[in-house]
Amino acid sequence: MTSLLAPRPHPRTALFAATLVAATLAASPAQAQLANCTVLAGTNCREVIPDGGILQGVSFSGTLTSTLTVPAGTCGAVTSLVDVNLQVRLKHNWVGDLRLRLVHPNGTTAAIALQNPGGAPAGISGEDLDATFNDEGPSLSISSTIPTISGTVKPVGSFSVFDGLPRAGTWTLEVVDSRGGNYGALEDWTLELPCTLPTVSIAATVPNAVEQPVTSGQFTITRTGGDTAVPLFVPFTLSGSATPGADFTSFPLFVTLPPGVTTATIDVLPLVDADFDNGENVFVTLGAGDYTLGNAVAGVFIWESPDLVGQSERAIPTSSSLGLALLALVVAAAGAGLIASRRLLG
Ligand SMILES: [Ca+2]
Ligand SMILES: [Ca+2]
Ligand SMILES: [Ca+2]
Ligand SMILES: [Ca+2]
Repeated sequence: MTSLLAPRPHPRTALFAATLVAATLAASPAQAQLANCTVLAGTNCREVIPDGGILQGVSFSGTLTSTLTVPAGTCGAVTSLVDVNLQVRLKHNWVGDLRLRLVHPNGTTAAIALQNPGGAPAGISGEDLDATFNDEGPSLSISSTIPTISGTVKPVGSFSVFDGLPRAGTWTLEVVDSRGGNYGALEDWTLELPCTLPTVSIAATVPNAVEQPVTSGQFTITRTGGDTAVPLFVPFTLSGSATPGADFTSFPLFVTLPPGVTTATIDVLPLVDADFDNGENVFVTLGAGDYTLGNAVAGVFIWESPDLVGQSERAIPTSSSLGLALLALVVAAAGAGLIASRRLLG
């Protein structure tokens, strides 16, 4: 992490620009790898982002604007936005130089997706970005690998400002490089504009996992209805008596359903430990997202062995419960003796 805050300038030289542009232009056509419900034709995709700098003591920024036209009628009778997510892929050897801003076709409604990550003045020195900005995504995290920003991330400014506005028209992405010396290119970008939102539910499709021999449990997350042509990010939280990384193998706290895919599974792989914690449990609770919540909670139970499946922990004798039972016996015996002696005395 801290290595990302290295002092400028970045070791990459002007040679980088030439090789980057050559590689960029030789690659497959823009957006060929991006699928969504509205296949958009953009301008200035695969284009160098002008570098910022200082001229006669005055700082200036370089700005690349790229547009995408969303045709009318792509969602039938639905003409208003119910959700906006932004996918961007760019090469840049100092991502901290960058600001990304998405502008609605009305020209006045806009939201900042990324604002000089790492803060002023130098920002983070990590390279490249391949991410989807989604209000429901996790806060921005920086990786020491390339791309330094990836996956689904929350934009700086909420994209909910677009909700209810017309879908169709020419959208603009502004890519601003505010500092001189490091530079890059916009590879491609697209918008996820679902026509309608689905319902998302979770179920424990294999509710019983076993520690020995190891048998996984399984959750299944399903979307029904809505626009399945767009990817769907579903975050969730964990609870229950089982500990991730100790009682079962940890997994990311989200799934992303690719376009056209309606289900995702999460395996609960038990880890063998010396504890007799039979019947420990893992509950998954779905978080809010670009959907209506159906069944939001499900649980998987982890058992010591197949023959113990379904037995509660209390039904199994343990050293501590055995000790308590003996103590109860002693107390009962002592009580009985007391009553007996009183009777004798009486
Ligand atoms: Ca969203
Ligand atoms: Ca720069
Ligand atoms: Ca355990
Ligand atoms: Ca165990």
